[in-house]
Amino acid sequence: MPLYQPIYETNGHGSIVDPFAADVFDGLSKTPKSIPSKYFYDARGSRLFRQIMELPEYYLTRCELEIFRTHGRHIAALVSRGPFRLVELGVGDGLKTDVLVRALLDRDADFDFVPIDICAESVRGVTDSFRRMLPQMGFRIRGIVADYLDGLAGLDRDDDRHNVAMLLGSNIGNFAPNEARRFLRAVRRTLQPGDYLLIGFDLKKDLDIIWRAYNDSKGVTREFNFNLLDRMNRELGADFDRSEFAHHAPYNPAAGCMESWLVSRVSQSVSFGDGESRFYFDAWEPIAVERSHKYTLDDIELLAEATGFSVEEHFLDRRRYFADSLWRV
Ligand code: AVI
Repeated sequence: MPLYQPIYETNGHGSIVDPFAADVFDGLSKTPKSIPSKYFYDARGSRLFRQIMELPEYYLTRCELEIFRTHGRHIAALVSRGPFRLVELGVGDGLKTDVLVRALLDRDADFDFVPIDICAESVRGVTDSFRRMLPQMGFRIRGIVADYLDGLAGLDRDDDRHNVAMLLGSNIGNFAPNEARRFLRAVRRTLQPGDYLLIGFDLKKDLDIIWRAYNDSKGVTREFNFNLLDRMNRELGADFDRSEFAHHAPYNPAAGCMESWLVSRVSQSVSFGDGESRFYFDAWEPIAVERSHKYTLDDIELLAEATGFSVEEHFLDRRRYFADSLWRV
């Protein structure tokens, strides 16, 4: 049984002020302890993730870019029947979108681009860089700062444009399988028959190749994980000592995913704020911080069917490490 009594900060009406604090306190109260991976992405975490995408071991980003360079024109031709809205859920590095946007412009496609992200700086960054790179753009950009589903629900529907939504970079892999189904059904409900979803999946493959992508030789992924401890110290006044934690990232073949754990090397207590909330760790007790699920093409087809989509076509890189799958409502 846990021995702590967390005290939540409230706004005077009894409701919790900071969702990060609420999720951390909730997650550290569970067995095993866990913290949602979305909290990796503060400004420093987002910078570290951009470094991860450039690591030689992290093949995912380069494979997806190869797919867009090889198949971008074909994808552009498939989705651009009449005027449409290109809606990107989560604004990644913009590189793949840039390839697709250029292919669409080459075809004189009539489209608007709507990047949606919870992070205002990311939306601004992508919008500005598109404006700089493509100054004579023949398309409009309207960024939305919101989570994916709220952003989709808020799309302007007073026109005859269809929607082409994109969820790239294996972001779906960070959802547990039941959450992925729930999320994709909710996405489906915001779309109309004939709309598309282009979705990126990291494929199951040689386990060493996957393992190395999350255990890189420069230790950037380890730093990305430890930044979560630093973030709790910075933002929640916690006193985590990173030297007393280890980063452990094994592949779980039964669940088909990489797992990331921060493991307490010693028995210790960590306090938040002025010591109002305290959490106890046994020696070698872990905190689950991320799961990155890998798929087969069969898994992808079952997921599409279970969530109200039909698969139009899978696009793979040369080594068959990654797939972008085009689904239709
Ligand atoms: C954002 N997401 C798809 C990455 C992944 O591969 O799960 C996050 C990441 N975690 C460690 N390395 C990269």
